Amino acid sequence: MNPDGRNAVSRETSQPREPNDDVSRETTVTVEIAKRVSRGTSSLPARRASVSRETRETRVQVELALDGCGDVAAATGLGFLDHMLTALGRHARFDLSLDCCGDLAVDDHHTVEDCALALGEALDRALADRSGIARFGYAYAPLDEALTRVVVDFSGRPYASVALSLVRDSIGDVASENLVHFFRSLAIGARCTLHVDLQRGENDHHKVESAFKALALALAQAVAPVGDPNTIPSTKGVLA
Ligand SMILES: [Mn+2]
Repeated sequence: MNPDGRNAVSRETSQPREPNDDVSRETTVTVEIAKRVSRGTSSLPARRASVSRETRETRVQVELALDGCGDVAAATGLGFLDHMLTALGRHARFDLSLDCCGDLAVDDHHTVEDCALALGEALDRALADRSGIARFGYAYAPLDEALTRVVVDFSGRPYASVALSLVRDSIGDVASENLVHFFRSLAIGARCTLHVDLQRGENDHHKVESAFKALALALAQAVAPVGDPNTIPSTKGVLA
């Protein structure tokens, strides 16, 4: 029984009524709520996607569910990338499984790039024609002294502007330039516009982690099914 239901019953307690009114009213309200809950969940399409991407450089397998619980299993061979993907899925409340076997004997570039492309493609596929989504999302996320703003638009137009002011050559086992490249590759795969701007920060690990957390929050907003499920949120009528 929700609070409205309880109030509806309690407001009428001074009115004369048959002894069984409370029971029948509560039963009716409960059934109505059950119908609403049932309609709400069953009307949502299954917003999930599987992507396999295989080249001579990498093999990537992604399973993504947008309406998840934040369960993430990331195994890319790069510890820092796994750490960032886990933060991304957890804070966006996506269920995400991402495995990659890449040519790390060369360096980390192909692995980072292809994981981002495959994850982006999974986002694109899970959103189908993008009808009913919020489309835009923006968020700030701090990590101690570091603060990053991310703005995303599932416009269909791949574009990324990334300003993180990283000073170290690498963070863990990932080159700093490839972390910047991750956001660009994600935008290409997801066909979205992405702006990632560090507001302030000193520690490079903190800067990047705050960026991934802000990305997670912005993505969660942008993919939220807030609109008419039959309407594509574009004046053009298409987000292609
Ligand atoms: Mn960390």
